[in-house]
Amino acid sequence: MQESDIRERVRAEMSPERFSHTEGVVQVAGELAKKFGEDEHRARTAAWIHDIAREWPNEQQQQYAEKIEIPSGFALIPVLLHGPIAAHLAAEWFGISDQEIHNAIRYHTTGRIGMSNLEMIVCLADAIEPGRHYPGVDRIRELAEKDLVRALAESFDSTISYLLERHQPIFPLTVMARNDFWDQIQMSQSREETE
Ligand code: DGI
Ligand code: FE
Ligand code: FE
Repeated sequence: MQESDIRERVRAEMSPERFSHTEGVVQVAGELAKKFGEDEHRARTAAWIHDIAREWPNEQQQQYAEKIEIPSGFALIPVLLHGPIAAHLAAEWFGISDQEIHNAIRYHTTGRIGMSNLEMIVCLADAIEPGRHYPGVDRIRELAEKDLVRALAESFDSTISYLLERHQPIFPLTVMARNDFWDQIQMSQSREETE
């Protein structure tokens, strides 16, 4: 299936605002893929699809989620369901069987331990596309110029702070992903020091 077919199907599932967010994510995901030596087409494909179910009514998301495999605990926080649903739709609607694309879509909201570069690229592009405005976003954009892990570590800290401030539930996987990024940063720093 052509990228333009996916784009038009995605457009039909969401508001113009969400669609322009998606276009931003596609653009940035493509750029990051190029910079960090990943496949641009796979990054853009995952980005097109990542929020395809984001505006479905809760009821529809819950119903769809009952029919597919959802990672443990996701169902406790309804806003997390749209990733796994979209990963499933990638196969069902677009015939995409690439597991890395599925995972980049499935975990774009929560992250997880041991994310691949493609997963990190989609997750980061979602956080820094040009339509995003929140405190610290410019610093994360700068970090994204040279260090995926560092940019994501800061991005997850920002998401977690945001949720804490609003007394929202924080999904354990989000915290574990955040810890994993900072762990990787510390390890590479101590490696540099012993060299
Ligand atoms: O779908 P988007 O709005 O483009 O962005 P997203 O999929 O990264 O995040 C969707 C929402 O989920 C956003 O408002 C932040 C929120 N979120 C992310 N991680 C968690 C979370 N909400 C809760 N309650 N817990 C989390 O761990
Ligand atoms: Fe999302
Ligand atoms: Fe998004």
